[in-house]
Amino acid sequence: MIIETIELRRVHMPLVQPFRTSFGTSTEREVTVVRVLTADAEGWAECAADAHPLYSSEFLDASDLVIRDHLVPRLQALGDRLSAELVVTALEPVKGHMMSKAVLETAILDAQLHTTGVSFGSHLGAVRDTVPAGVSVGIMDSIPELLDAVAGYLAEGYLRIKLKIEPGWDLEPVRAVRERFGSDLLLQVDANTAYTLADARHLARLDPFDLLLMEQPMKEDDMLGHANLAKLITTPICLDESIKSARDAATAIALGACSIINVKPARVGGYLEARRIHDVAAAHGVPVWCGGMLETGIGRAANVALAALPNFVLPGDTSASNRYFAQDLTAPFELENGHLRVPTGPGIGVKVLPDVLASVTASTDRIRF
Ligand code: OSB
Ligand code: MG
Repeated sequence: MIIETIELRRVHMPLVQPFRTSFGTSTEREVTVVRVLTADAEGWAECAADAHPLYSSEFLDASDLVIRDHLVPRLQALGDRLSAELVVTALEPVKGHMMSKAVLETAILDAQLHTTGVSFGSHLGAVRDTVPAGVSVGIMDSIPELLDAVAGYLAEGYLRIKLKIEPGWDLEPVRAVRERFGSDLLLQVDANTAYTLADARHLARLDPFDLLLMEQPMKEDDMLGHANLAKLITTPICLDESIKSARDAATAIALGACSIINVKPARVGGYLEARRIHDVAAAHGVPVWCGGMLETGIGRAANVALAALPNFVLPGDTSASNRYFAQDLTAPFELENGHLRVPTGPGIGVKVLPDVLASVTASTDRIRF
């Protein structure tokens, strides 16, 4: 495949309400949208890095620079041998920067699949037409505010609720949501690394609430700590930040650091590595689900395709567009009985709305290939 141009667009997407986690509060999603142009196709993807390095060490300004100065030259060196399958190997010498690598692989894969008319779902091995949708609910100022938010999401049809937690906002919100919505509600929590092993007895107090899982309670490099915590609580541990590759997944499973994995393609360098994690987990009988990074319709389309693979057995953070944005960059993803439909068109299967994109674009950088 011969690329002519790669465009990097910095886009500002206002969120419909602030999203608070243990690491910060966002009122907008700032994102780099990447467009790859070949002679006969174009490919789109978005970089999941945030404006600030708080979820991971990656952040948007650094990502743009790494893409331009360190990653694109290595792809250019491949000449006409370039294909999505070779991106990981070509970029291997550059340490880390998984989100920057992921956006390039994804845009190139999208262009490639457009050329052959194959959808992301078919290419990755999707076995479902629709995927069950969960929703990630941020930390709120009060319990009544949280209960109103959860009630609203359940009325819309969401099939699973994830509560963001941190020290001081954990037992009370979980108890309140269980009491109000009952024991049948699929409920889980995400701490984004806010606890330590010294909190084990406190976290064990969540055990009676029959949570589906507790996501990333401790630091991302603390595999052993998670393995120890798993022996002290009955809630299954799910890892997010800790899993950056299929090798990490194998290590975490072998150590007993998690019994469920949140798969985010951006965090692991792309959809091909994400599928390897799916496969490693499936081989060990470990269920996975598809996480999210407040994606626009561009990233969401590919995530929904991934979530249709067989071992994605828990509802993902694959919510409808209106959970995040008043106006998405594509036709909105909407809930149908609590599910999102897997796009079937070529590539990611959704079209970017040019006028909307132009209206939220702050700057555009064109790299001649
Ligand atoms: O930890 O899963 C996370 C959003 C941004 C960064 C990290 C996380 C999240 C979410 C929301 O929980 C996922 C989504 O709805 O896209
Ligand atoms: Mg998480």
